[in-house]
Amino acid sequence: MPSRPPHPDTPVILREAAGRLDAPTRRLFLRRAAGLGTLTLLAGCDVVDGTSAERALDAMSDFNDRVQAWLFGPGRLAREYQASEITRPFPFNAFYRRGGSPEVDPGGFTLEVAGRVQEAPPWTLDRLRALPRVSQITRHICIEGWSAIGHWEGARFSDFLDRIGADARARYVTFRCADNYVTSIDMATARHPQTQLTFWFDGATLPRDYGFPMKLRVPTKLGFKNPKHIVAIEVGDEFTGGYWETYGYNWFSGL
Ligand SMILES: Nc1nc2c(c(=O)[nH]1)N[C@H]1C(S)=C(S)[C@@H](COP(=O)(O)O)O[C@H]1N2
Ligand SMILES: [Mo]
Repeated sequence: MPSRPPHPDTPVILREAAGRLDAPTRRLFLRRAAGLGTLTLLAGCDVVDGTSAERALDAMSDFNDRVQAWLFGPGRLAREYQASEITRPFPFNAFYRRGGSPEVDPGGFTLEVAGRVQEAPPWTLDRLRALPRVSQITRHICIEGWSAIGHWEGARFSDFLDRIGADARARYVTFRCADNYVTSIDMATARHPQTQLTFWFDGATLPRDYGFPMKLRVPTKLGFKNPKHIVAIEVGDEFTGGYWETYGYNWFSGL
């Protein structure tokens, strides 16, 4: 990748930190910071064009996961929007075409919970939907260069982790989906106040195409870190990666 100048949105704190590094390290640092600055911009702005998203993702692809996690801790919030700003129709995306979404039978459904968790009751959909309900209108940003504002409702994921007695010191939470999609997130993101286990979309039951019976809404991450059709949740220390991560997308991909 050719070296590029720092993006104008590179936060001041990063420019200052860069001043203390030797030249080659500084170039690398600023190139990574460029991706970070642009993603910060993407998460907070109204218009996202494909070019800037692409530039951000390109620059971010080799971003050091730990540096990012350190700079932007769980306190950082994604911007929330007004109901009038919701995108309709909301775009569909998956690693297959529309019509290919899995059909999950809600009747006998129980969510599988595994790893560093205590014994939990069987998590039927009724039991999951009875968890304290939260709501968010946030922007979903896809790695392919589009974004859309949606309304998601469900349980705060940290509440769910508490109910299942998940070890908060474990490093990762992994999501396995009915279409065999997989992704995983760090524990700080899992416990972030805006990370939501979602059962309702735009005021109705989460439709099949948008992730029935449940998805994880993570507004501080790119779209591919928001698994739909979740059937199993695993808590552990072993890095599990994910579907797009296997094809080279940056595992952290967010704030
Ligand atoms: N199970 C599953 N989850 C998934 C995907 C998928 O193919 N399967 N695609 C991801 C990607 S790349 C995006 S952009 C969003 C799209 O969600 P939407 O259809 O609600 O817009 O889902 C994410 N979660
Ligand atoms: Mo995506």
